[in-house]
Amino acid sequence: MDSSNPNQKRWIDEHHNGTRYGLEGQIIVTEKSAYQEITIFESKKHGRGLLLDGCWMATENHEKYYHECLVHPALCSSQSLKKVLIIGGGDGGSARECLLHQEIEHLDLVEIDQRVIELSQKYLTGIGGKAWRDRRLHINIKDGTRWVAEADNSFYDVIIVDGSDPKGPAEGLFDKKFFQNCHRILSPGGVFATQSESPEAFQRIHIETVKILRDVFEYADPLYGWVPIYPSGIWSWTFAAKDNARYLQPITTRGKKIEEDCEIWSLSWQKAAFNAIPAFVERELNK
Ligand code: SPD
Repeated sequence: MDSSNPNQKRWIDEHHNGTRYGLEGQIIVTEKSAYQEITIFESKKHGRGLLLDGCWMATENHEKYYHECLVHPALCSSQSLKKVLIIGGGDGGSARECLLHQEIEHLDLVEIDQRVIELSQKYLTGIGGKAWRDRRLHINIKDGTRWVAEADNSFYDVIIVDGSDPKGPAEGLFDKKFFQNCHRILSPGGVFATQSESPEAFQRIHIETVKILRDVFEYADPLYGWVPIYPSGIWSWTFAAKDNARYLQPITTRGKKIEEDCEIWSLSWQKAAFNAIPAFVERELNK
């Protein structure tokens, strides 16, 4: 990220593999926390945005493309929704989408970096919204890998991993050991979901992540959508379960209630998105 002249109207870009993904606007705040560089940006056309270590995490206008597609396929298909866990997700977008589901009784959000939450609560109110005031939300400032290592067997009905790319603080969220602990603490009729990077811009990581999840879980499948400001635009989320591929068969009554609040996700979108696997990825996964 090029971050000189912070108060000037300028372009801010994520640089990835010889390509820039950028927006025009102005930096509101940039600081180094104990874990990473956090930047909040006011863009000219797409609302406010959050970057961690120079990589786009969310913009107010694009975040629904990401959060709705990570959260609802899992929450619309788990047998029970009483206890839900989000690892990461410090901007509040995943929590907001989860809390649309009234069946949730307890939502643990485990974020390693308290400053991401504090700055998001202050500057990105359009993302977390009223989730921050919902009594079902319990914020835990802790390393997600430790949290899952210490949680009880079969404790959570749904586990959502909303981390950044696998470098810096989120690196451990792509490890086999981490996924094994997620498998152990997931209830038998539950669903696991993680962002699994771009099949284009992060091809190797994407394929490896799906392969590891297929190794650890009885069932695991990627779903494909798009997040306009992320490298290459095309993005993926991978869902996993123990008893059957239940994320492929969402509960229609539950889904219908949520559809009204969504701009991207719908039951029919989800069906198509699981089938939108690029042919080369399918070939790689079948090797
Ligand atoms: N390359 C960006 C990947 C970021 C995924 N997580 C975004 C966090 C939004 N809550």
